[in-house]
Amino acid sequence: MIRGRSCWTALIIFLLIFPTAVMSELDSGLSAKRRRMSDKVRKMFYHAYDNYMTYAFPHDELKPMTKTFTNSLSELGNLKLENLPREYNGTALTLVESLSSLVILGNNTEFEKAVMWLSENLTFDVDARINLFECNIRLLGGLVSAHILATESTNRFLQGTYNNQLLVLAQDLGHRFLPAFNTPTGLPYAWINLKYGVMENETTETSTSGCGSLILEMGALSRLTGDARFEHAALNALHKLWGMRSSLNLLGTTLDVATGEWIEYSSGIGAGVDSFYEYLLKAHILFGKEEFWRMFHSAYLAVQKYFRYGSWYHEADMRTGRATYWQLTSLQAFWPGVQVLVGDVAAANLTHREFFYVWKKFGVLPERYLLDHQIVHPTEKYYPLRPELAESTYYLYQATKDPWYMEVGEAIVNSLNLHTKVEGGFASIKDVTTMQLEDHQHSFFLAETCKYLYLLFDDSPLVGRNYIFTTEGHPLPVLSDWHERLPDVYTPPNMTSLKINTQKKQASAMSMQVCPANLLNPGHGGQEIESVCHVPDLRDDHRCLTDDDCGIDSTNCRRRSCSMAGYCGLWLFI
Ligand code: DMJ
Repeated sequence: MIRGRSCWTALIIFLLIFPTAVMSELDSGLSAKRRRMSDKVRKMFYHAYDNYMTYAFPHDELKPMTKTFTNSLSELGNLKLENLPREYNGTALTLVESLSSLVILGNNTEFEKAVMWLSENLTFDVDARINLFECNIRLLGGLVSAHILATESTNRFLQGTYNNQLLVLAQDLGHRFLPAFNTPTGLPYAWINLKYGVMENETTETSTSGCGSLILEMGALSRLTGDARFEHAALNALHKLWGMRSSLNLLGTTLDVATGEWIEYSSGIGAGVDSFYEYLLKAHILFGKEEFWRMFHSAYLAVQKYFRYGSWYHEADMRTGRATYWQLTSLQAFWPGVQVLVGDVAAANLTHREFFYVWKKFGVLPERYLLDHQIVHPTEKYYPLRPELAESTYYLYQATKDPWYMEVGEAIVNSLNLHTKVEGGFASIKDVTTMQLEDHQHSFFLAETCKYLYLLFDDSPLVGRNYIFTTEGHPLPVLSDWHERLPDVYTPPNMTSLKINTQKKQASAMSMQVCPANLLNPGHGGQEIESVCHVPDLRDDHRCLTDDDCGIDSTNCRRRSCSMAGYCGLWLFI
């Protein structure tokens, strides 16, 4: 009898404890995985970085197979890359691109060393023909972002060694950009010479992303320096470009900056256009202007209407909306990240899954895949260590906290180590069907690929921060001072307060857009968000049946709506 009772008691105790025990085991398993994976990514970053510093610095990028360098950003005068004079030292591009990653990895010593070296040695007074878009997102963005990081109160630079040297460099670079905008349309040339401005007989052809994704970096530069010319030039170009849209609200891919005529009418969300869409939304987040939201809104609706086919995106003719090319491109994989920012997590998840399926099929993403023939494009079989799938995976994990995305991240990390790691760094893949390598470690591998993979497994560097990432993965702070749209009384503070139990904690307003589930999840003990305008969604998991279930976004005070898939967000009605 006694034995029987104790059996029952044991069973009841077991049943009560079991789910908690299983849950806590799962939790500790996940934490262990997170630690293991973030360590692995940290090692990847330093393998790439140390080899760059040893064999390529201060040139632009590393050739990891031959352990030498390439000055890939510049073409000196009219010379071809391979004929560059030996004495040209490049722009230390990979170092500039690594700055914000070093801060995220907590390596302040190396960050400080890098900043001091750049302050003393970097010059843009060189006879080099550079691509405006690449130079803007990589160099200008890298410098502006690192300047902000260097001046943040948590950084010991404040104690005296840093006197805005990176901002001075950025301003100098910005000035060298300005002649590019001196065209009959205000649309900038794609190429300029850093020393002499626009070269004779320079091509007038550029791309939509080339002249439509300058506003974050040039706008931030203007806000930081008080010189409005940078933002004005970028904004003027964006207005002109937007004015060239068709009646369907579609844009082409290439255009002529002298005539303002389209050259290529077919476009999609990938190469030549991608960051244009990204910057409309991010410019709204960073500067709070209504007009960016309106442009993004119309552009986004047009993309969903004319390019989307199920979870895939094809290209279409901007004049008719008729499908042109049924191709998946590696660059398109950034799109789910943008969808997370507007709140349609379910749609983002669907598209992301398709990209991951293709990744698994090849081990990495081919640059171009012909959807109608189910084959890799014959001349675009490469994978140059691009970050876009890792980037979307990071956003989706932030929004959902679904551990499945960590598995995706782990698969990406393992593939990169298996297929692209060589003794001298990480090499690109020339042909995904044979995994033949190419001798090039692009700087975005350090600025983006490693950064997003690291943040996927360890987002602690972002807690209490209020950043958005540029298209090159450089963080910029969302500041109320930079927000123009809302009257002062509605402008939320830079940092939103979170009440966790009785303690007040600062939280990132941006991460509330990126990861609402993270901050509102009930597991943290029923915290309340305090901001001037914020109204939480009715349900903690942000699911909804109608708009009434959704609250008001804390960052921009917009009313959130219920997407077709039943998620609250800054969602647009189609
Ligand atoms: C990066 O330089 C930027 O993300 C850009 O917008 C396009 N993609 C490359 C890396 O793939």
